[in-house]
Amino acid sequence: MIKSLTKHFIDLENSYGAQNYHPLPVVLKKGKGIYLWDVDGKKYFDFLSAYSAVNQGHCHPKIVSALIKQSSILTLTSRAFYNNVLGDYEKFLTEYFGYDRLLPMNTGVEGGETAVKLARKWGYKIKRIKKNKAKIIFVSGNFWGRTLAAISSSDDPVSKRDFGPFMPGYEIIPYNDLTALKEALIDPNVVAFMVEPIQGEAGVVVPDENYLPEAFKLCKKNNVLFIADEVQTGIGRTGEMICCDHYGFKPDILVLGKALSGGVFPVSAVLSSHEIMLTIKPGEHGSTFGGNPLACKVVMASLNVIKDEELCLNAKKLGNIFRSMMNDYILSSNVVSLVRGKGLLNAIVINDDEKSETAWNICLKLKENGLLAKPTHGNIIRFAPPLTISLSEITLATEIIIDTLKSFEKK
Ligand code: IF1
Repeated sequence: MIKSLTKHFIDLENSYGAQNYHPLPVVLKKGKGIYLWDVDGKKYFDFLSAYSAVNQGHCHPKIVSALIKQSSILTLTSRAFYNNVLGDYEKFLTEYFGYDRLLPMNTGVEGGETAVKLARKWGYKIKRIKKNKAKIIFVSGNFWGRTLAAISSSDDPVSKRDFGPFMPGYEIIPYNDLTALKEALIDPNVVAFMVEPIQGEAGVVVPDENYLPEAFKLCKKNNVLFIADEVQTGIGRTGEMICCDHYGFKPDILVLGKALSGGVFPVSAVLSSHEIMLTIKPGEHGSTFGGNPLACKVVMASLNVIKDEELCLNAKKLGNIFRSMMNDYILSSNVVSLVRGKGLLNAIVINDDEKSETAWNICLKLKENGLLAKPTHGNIIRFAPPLTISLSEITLATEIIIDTLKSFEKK
C-alpha cells in the first residue's frame, strides 16, 4: 500500500525528533494570509496563527520583501561592531511604542529573561536592595517560556517536573487578586511584578477591568517595576497595539516577541526608560543574533503592516463579532460553557473536565472541516486567527466552528 504523505512526514518526526510535542495530525506545507495548506493540498483557516506570531498573516508580501532585500546585503555582524540598521531600528521601535530605549533579543523567553535581569539590576543599583535579595512577583498560571529562569516562576507541574533545582528569588501569588499583590509588595526586596495582561497558556484568562491599572498603581506606590509580558498579547492581537493600552497605563518594562517579526523568525525586544535600561553596562548582557540587521528590517516592515492595514482596529471589531456569534450559540449549547478574550485572542471553555478528550476531538473535527485550532489545558480551545482576516471570512469561519460544535451537542 502507498503510504500517505501525511503519514510519511509524521513518521519522520516520530522517528527522528525529540518527542516534546503532541501536534494535531496535519502536515502543513504552505501559508498565505489567513490560510494554510496541507501536503495533500487541503486548505484551512489558521485559527492559531503560530500562537499569535503571525498576526500579519502568513508570508505577508511586504515582510517577505524586506527579508529578501536585506538578506542579500547584510544579515549579521554581531554586536562586536555597529551596523547601519540597528540605530534606525532602535529609534523606530522606541518611537513606535513610546519608550526611551530598546534591548534587542531573539526569542520571547530571552525577552522575559532580559526583563528579569534588568529589574534585578535596577533593584541593586537604583532601589538599593541588599546583594542577592531581589525578589520578583509572578502570578499563578503564568507562562513565559521554557528556560530554567522561566519555569522556575511557573506553577504548572508539567512544565517543571524533573527539571529542578529551580531559580530562587521569585514569589507566586494568585492572578487577578489585588489584595494578594498588596500584601506581596510589602516586602521591601521586591523589585518587580511580572505579568501577562491576558494569560495565554493558562487559557486566555482575562482579568477584571480594574486589575491591571490598579496593580500598576500599587507597584508605583511601592517603588516596584511593572513588567508586562506582551509576547503573546502585543502587536495588535487584543485590539490595541499592546494590551496595556486598553487600560491606559505604560508598563515600566515591556517585553515583545512573536508577531514582532510577523512570524518570519524569532525576534524579541525589551523596551524601557533611560533609568532602567542604563543600569546594564557593556558586557553584562547580550546575544549573538539580537539586533541583527536582517531582523531589524523584517520587524520594521511587519510593524508598518500593523499600522498601514489598521490591524488593531480590525482585531477589535472582528473580535466583538466573533464573541457575539459565539455567545448567541452558547445560549443553547451544552458543549460550550463560555467564550472569553479580547480582540482576536479568544478561547472557548468546553463543558467537560480537563482530563477529557472532548476538546481534542473537537479540534480534530475542526481540522476535517477546514479550520485549525489547538486545545490548551484539556478543555479550552484558543481561537486566534491572523489579524488580517475580513468580516466575511471570520463570519464563515465562526459558522464552521459553531457547526462543528453542534455535532458534539449531547442530545
Ligand atoms: C511552546 C502556549 C502560547 C508566551 C508568553 C513568553 C513566551 C510565550 C506570554 C516565550 C510563549 C508559547 C511557546 C510555545 C507555546 C506557546 C503558547 F501554548 F504555551 F500557551 F503562545 F500560547 N511569553 N508561548 O506565550 O516565547 O521563547 O517561545 O518565543 O510550546 O513553548 P518563546
